[in-house]
Amino acid sequence: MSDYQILSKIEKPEDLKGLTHKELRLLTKEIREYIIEHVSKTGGHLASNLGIVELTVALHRVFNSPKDKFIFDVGHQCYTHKILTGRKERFSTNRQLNGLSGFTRRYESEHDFVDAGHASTSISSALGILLGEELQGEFNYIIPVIGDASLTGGMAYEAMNHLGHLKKKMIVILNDNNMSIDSSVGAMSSNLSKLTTTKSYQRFKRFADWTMLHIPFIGKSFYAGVMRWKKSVKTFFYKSNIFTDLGIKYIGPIDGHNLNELERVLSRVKLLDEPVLIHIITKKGKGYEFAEKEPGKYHGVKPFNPEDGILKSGDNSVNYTDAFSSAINTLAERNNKIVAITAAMMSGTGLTSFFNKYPSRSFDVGITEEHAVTLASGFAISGLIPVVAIYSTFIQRSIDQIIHDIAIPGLQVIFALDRAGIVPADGEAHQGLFDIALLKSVPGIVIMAPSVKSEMDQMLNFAINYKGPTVIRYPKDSVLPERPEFSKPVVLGDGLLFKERDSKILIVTYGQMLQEAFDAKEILLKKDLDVDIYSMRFLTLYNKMDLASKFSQYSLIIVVEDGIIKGGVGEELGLLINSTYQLLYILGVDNSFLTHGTRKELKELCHTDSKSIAEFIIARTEEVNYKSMVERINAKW
Ligand SMILES: Cc1ncc(C[n+]2csc(CCOP(=O)(O)OP(=O)(O)O)c2C)c(N)n1
Repeated sequence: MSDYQILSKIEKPEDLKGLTHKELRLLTKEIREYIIEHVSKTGGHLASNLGIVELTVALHRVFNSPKDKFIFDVGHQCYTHKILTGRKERFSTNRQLNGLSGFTRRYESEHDFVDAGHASTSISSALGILLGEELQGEFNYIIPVIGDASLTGGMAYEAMNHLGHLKKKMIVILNDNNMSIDSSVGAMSSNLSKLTTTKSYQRFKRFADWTMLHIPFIGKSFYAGVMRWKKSVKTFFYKSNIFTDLGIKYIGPIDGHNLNELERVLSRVKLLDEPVLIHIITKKGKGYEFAEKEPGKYHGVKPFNPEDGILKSGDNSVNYTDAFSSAINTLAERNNKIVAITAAMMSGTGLTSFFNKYPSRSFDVGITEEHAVTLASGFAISGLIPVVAIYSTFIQRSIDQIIHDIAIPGLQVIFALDRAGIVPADGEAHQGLFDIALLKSVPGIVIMAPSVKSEMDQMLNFAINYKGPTVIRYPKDSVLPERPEFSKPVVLGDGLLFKERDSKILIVTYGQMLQEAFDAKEILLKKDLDVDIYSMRFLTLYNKMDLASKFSQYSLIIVVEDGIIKGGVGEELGLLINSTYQLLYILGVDNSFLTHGTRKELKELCHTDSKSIAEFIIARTEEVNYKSMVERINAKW
């Protein structure tokens, strides 16, 4: 910390207030270096954070947090805010188990007001806080900070529509870097850039600049006066835009890396008594050449070498995203009815090569998961086969669209749910724990979980031939090594039994968790305990009687979930296995939200890792009533 001349002295936002311009310039440089130093070790969101340093400093200088409240949309760009609000020393623990969250978290600081993670919510939360405080006789500045891509989400418009109608005094900051994770998409994005590049304004600007430079002896104050006039002329050119049409005053565009300018504008806007949107232009990755050149690559990074920007190679094994990517490309070659839809997660969901190969069959709809799903229903009605690739956590947004627009009419839409189950590093808001519980109860939806690459191929092929809605859900993890059993054809409702000897204990699981079951078996074998293993493949029970009879020989059944226990596979199995001589236990995420950490650490926390599974089985077999059950079941056989 001693290397950071100014930053080392900043413990709280008030410490910023007495700094000189020179010190502030050095501070913003040091914050960037500090972020790069730490994110290069922990991984995390880099480019968005480098782009918002000046804005965050300006907000903390002009306003008084925590009385005034900054609501960072998504919250992935809150690193400077955390560093300036007493969390600098703990920044090295960012995204690690028991460390700082990579997003704003209410439990972490009085300066964080929302538990963020999903996009487009900031204006709604801010308006609620504003109205709530007002009803209680208070006024503080509530300032949502929303990115241009997050502004593609419908909720942002619902909130602005409400704000414009109420005419409340609120400052919305639009942080426009013209990037989502990949390129920003949609008409809104091109309209925003038009606000900065209207030809008539550019012509006027050139004329004004030329005039300024060619009038001799102009004094500084005269020049400043003309600059102010120029700004109001600019507003004149943009008299009407989507924000003003919604009843929100538009100010901008402002250079988001010019701290003086930002402070000047914020201090003035503070005095206005109406809703205002300040449009600031920033550069994603600002100050780190590699991130400036490739902001998409450096949006969310694993550890890297800060000198050359080269990302540290993790393990090179094939993961489920790669497996999905290869499966959809192969099938799309043979079947030109397949179209792919992403909601701003093209690279994350492994669709980049599909988009490159089949541009006319590829649709990035922006951060609009609800629209993505209903759009897919339209494709299905038209006779095409839409594949919607979405992270499990973000499908939560679209439950109504899935039920109303897809499941009720029974349309053939395929959901590829990436990041399902326990998700590393990003914490509560990004865990994929709820998709099974949310979707299993919807009539007619078939949910599958592949363990190996060949199963991914088979399941996608199954979905393409199945005339109804299907879900393939898989985690951020490596696919399992192939075994001969996996080549068994995927048939609706059938699972896979891994059995060597006659055991009275069965582990039931699915997807990647099968590896934990295989490893638990190895541990148990060393203790002379054998287990059979059943991979569900399909997460809704179809041939119930058949399954009940298959499982009837087991006295102890352990179901291992990659998700929340409530509403999961285990509970449905529990209703089936309710005879007096069989015990069924479920391991999984037990009625809680799950923090950040590696997938391995989080599995250990939930007791779904191989060692915990084995220990759990040993403990149960040592229980007296289990022994008597075994005796009873043996007597029955
Ligand atoms: C509902 C939802 N869908 C997808 C995401 C994944 N996501 C995280 S950040 C991001 C891009 C945000 O871009 P922008 O709002 O412009 O902010 P920037 O990172 O460019 O500063 C996306 C798509 C999300 N957080 N929430």
